[in-house]
Amino acid sequence: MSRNAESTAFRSALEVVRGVEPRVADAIAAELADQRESLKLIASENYASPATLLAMGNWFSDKYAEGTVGRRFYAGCQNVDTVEALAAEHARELFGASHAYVQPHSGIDANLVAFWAILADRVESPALRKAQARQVNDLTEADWFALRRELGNQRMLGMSLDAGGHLTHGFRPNISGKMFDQRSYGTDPATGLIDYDRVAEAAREFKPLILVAGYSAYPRKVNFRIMREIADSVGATFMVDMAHFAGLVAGKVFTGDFDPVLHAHIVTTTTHKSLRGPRGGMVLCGPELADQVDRGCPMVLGGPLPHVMAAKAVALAEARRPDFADYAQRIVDNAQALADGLLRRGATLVTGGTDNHLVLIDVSGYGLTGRQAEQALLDSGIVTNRNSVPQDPNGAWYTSGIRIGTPALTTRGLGAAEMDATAELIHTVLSQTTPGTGPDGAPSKAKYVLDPAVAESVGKQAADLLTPFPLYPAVDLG
Ligand code: DSN
Repeated sequence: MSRNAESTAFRSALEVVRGVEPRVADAIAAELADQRESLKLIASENYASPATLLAMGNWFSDKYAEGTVGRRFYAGCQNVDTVEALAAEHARELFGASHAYVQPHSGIDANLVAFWAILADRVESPALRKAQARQVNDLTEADWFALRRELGNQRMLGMSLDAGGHLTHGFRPNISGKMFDQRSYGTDPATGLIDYDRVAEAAREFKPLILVAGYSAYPRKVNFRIMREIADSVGATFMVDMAHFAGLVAGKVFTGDFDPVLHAHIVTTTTHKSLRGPRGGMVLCGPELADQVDRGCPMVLGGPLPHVMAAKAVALAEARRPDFADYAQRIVDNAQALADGLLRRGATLVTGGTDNHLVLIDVSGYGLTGRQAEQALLDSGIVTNRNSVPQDPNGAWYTSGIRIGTPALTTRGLGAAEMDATAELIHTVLSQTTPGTGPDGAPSKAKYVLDPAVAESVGKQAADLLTPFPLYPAVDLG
């Protein structure tokens, strides 16, 4: 697509929206302006290509397509079949998977599909067999009770939330924590790294049905070969949630022992983080689980989103191009440059650095909570998110950490020199922010004091840093 065509497409779309509800058109335009001006360091965000974004804005959104390719519960799905099959084919080729299911609307949905598939595959339940033989109407009340008894309370072992695991890996505020009898493995308190011997010990004691690996705030590689050996030793199904680092797998930065698709029985992901696609999810697996995975809709998912599957097909095609590998490597190079810059200025990093796309700063070294640090950075034009650190004394709301990641800024083209400048800006803000007090004068975990002149100066420097790297450069909304 020529740059002119991109600009015309987005301008025309906004003009049409403005004709109906101008406030929505204004908000869309304002979002672009905000994203252009801020230093986006949220580790789970990115900027999808114009082709990916444009593939979502059309009449595919009008179509119902429950079922799978060639086997739908609605008529007239031939074009949805085309895009769903293309997205699945690109996913299989990109990741070397034998099966890909591209319908999940999000990472949580992809994990629910995987949990269901594993339960249905692994747990002996006559009531479930009946239900799957499509004899739901024949199920008695007693059958339903049996189904709940037989499938409920199975065991899951996943990484603990404060060590960097994800809510959907069995934590109480999420349905996974209610469905499963969950136990977690943490990280070594001295190094912050996964201790595989401890994971093996926990697996031996707990004998989980599912061993989950994957994270949203662990700044290191995971050895999936070892994790698979642990799963095999206790007869567990090995599931990897690669939502955060799918782009690094796609770009062949994570290979061999570090490629989850080579080692796991089932892999889930989102498509919008380092993979740089539309907001959505996906499941990859071998032939044993494929049939159960394909029952995701309507078992745990609402109707598929054909417009998003079209965009997934576009983004996955982009990720198969040779330049995506270069992008993936630059994400990690940038994260390491950022980590080095912070360390040199005296910051404390969980695990002492990174070998993926993210860095976790322990801001207690600056005398701040994560919440204070997050807000002070935001005042200064730097968008991050607060995050627990291992054994966090401030809990999951205030936290003691700031998680930063490089997929988005790498897409804009920033490199090592800009990462060092970014480290300087972050350090300036954090070292000049002090904890505030509540109305009663008591120390507050939320309030903070930062000289507005410092915030303004850093915000200006952040904007200047971005000027040579325009976001969606072809898009001029006038
Ligand atoms: N919300 C995502 C993240 O920020 O890591 C994970 O679900």
